[in-house]
Amino acid sequence: MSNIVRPYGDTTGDGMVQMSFTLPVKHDKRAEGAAAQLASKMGMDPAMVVHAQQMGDSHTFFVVYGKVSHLVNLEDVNVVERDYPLLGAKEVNAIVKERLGRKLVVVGACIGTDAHTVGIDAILNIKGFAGEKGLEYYRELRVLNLGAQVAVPDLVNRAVDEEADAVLVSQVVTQRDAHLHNTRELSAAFREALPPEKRPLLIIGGPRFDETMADELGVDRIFSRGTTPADVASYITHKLITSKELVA
Ligand code: B12
Repeated sequence: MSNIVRPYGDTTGDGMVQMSFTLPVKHDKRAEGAAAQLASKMGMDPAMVVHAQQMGDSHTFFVVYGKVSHLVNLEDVNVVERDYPLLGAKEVNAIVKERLGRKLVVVGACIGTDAHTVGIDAILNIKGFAGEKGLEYYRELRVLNLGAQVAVPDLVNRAVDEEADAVLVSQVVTQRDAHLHNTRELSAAFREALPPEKRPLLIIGGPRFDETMADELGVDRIFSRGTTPADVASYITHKLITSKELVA
């Protein structure tokens, strides 16, 4: 099979794509023309406005459908793939109990002004996500979910007090790159507060993160859309225990 792929619309490889955006103009013929021209400048040819809806007094939302000539070589795609075994709760519990010899402490929060707690709750709450139980269900994990809008200094203090092994932070709002600024603030604060050997594993998650940016943001791992609790529990177990061959 070829490694070169093009978008699929009506027929294989026809290059048809759909995109949406908003322009700061009222909805009229000229606005639709502007949307088509923008799409055309982005390489869509032909570009058809298939939906336009005025939003408030002075903005219009567009959906444009059209053909692009670009293609992607799958060999040149750079993503973070799971590089650790996926474990069930029983396996994680057994490894933590036998090899760490104490409960593994996880502290979680949403930082900054972010009040979107559904993501961190999906990973931590016992009810879990996508048919999997959250980390609170894991008997050998001690989980503290600090909730929304936690200030970074408060999170650092709590993580130090609780002797956290892993700190899990969710950032959903990306306006003005808030998620990136907050993550950098977080990693800098932990670097300042603790020497490297005492620093907890820093795990960031949210739907609009680029998972390849972990090093750049100073964290250990980034998890994006569709992450499940087992992905995270398995990563923590691997990184803190099995890959280090800890002896109890
Ligand atoms: C529900 C919701 C709200 C609720 C939040 C309730 C709550 N308790 O969380 C309320 C109504 C409060 C809200 C408020 C706002 N919201 Co809102 N909200 C949403 C909405 C509809 C769904 C988010 C959600 O719950 N997703 C479900 C969870 C399960 O998915 P997830 O967060 O992606 O989490 C998964 C992964 O990302 C990952 N993950 C996430 N976090 C973590 C953390 C770790 C450690 C790990 C390992 C993994 C992980 O694992 C999870 C499971 O797979 C989104 C739009 C959307 N459809 O996504 C907008 C959205 C996020 N909101 C948005 C906005 C703008 C706001 C407001 C600013 C609106 C306003 N003007 O007031 C406020 C901000 C409030 C604040 N201070 O943060 C924008 C953000 C745009 C941007 N560029 O940042 C969105 C995208 C809507 C939009 N299209 O405009 N919102």
